[in-house]
Amino acid sequence: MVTRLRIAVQSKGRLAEGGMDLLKNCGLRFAYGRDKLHQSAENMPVDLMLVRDDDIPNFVASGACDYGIVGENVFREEQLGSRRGKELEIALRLGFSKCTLKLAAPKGGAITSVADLDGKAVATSYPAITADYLERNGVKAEIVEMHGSVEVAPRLNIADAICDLVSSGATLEANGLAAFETVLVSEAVLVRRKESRSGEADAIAEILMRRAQGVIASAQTKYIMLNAPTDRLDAIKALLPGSDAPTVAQIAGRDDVVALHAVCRERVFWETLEALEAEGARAILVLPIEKMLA
Ligand code: PRT
Ligand code: ZN
Repeated sequence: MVTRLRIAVQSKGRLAEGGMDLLKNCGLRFAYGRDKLHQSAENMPVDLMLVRDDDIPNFVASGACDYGIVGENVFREEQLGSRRGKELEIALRLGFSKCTLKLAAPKGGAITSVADLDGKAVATSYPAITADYLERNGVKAEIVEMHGSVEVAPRLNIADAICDLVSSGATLEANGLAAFETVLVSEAVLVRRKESRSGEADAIAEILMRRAQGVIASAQTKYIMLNAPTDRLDAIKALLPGSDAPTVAQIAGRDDVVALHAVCRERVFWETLEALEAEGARAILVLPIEKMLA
């Protein structure tokens, strides 16, 4: 029987779309699923199991799946808080669903630093990460475990502070809370067991991971083309974000201007384009890169 790589993916939620998009961009094609739990790729030996994100570490640790896509926050919590979690490792960072786990307390209140939490209560859905962080900072606080709406805890006197995921910061703001410490910077990660893996499943995963690296790199990479006055070339090159060796080409009939092409491995902001323009760059084009094998 042909070995099929089994990957656990969140069925719905913040990781679901990013995970499926990444797998599709790696060339996997899915028809309709057999049922709500399974999807099989038509063109590669890969099966997905669609589950809740909190169950993904267990699916992988138990061997029900070979790999899983999960938030680093969930992975770390399992790693610190459960025996099974310790059997897992990160195979690849996936660059989406970025967020931070932060300590926050009522704005204008007495708590503005980790030290202020001594003897206080902290509400969180991440008790193991929070306890570990407080311990490493020599702070003794009570941890109140909650499984949702953590941000209401201070207002309802359930806790003095919270440790919760933040992305835009709007939830903290709406609840009168201010973040004062970053406990973890998180993104979606591909996890697997450290030991007792199948060589055949790993070989399929290696192909996908190499493609995924290309997909992730090209999403963060842009191709910039512009015309630069010859005497401003060095200043313009210095402004290009994350580009090591731009191509400089002659423009027929002109010796005062050259064409410059560069692959930029960082986000290109409007401010950068405006700065380039101010240095004399003209005809500036920023193009997406569809595929890349570095
Ligand atoms: O049903 P299931 O258990 O599978 O899903 P879930 O509800 O547990 O998870 P889901 O889909 O909400 O999040 C999945 C993963 O997405 C998390 O584990 C994180 O790795 C990542 N992620 C990225 C986030 C956020 N951004 C995020 N903003 N997870 C949660 N939030 C919540 C946060 O808890 C808070 O309530 O959004 C609120 C804050 O958002 P802002 O934008 O107001 O700061
Ligand atoms: Zn969940």
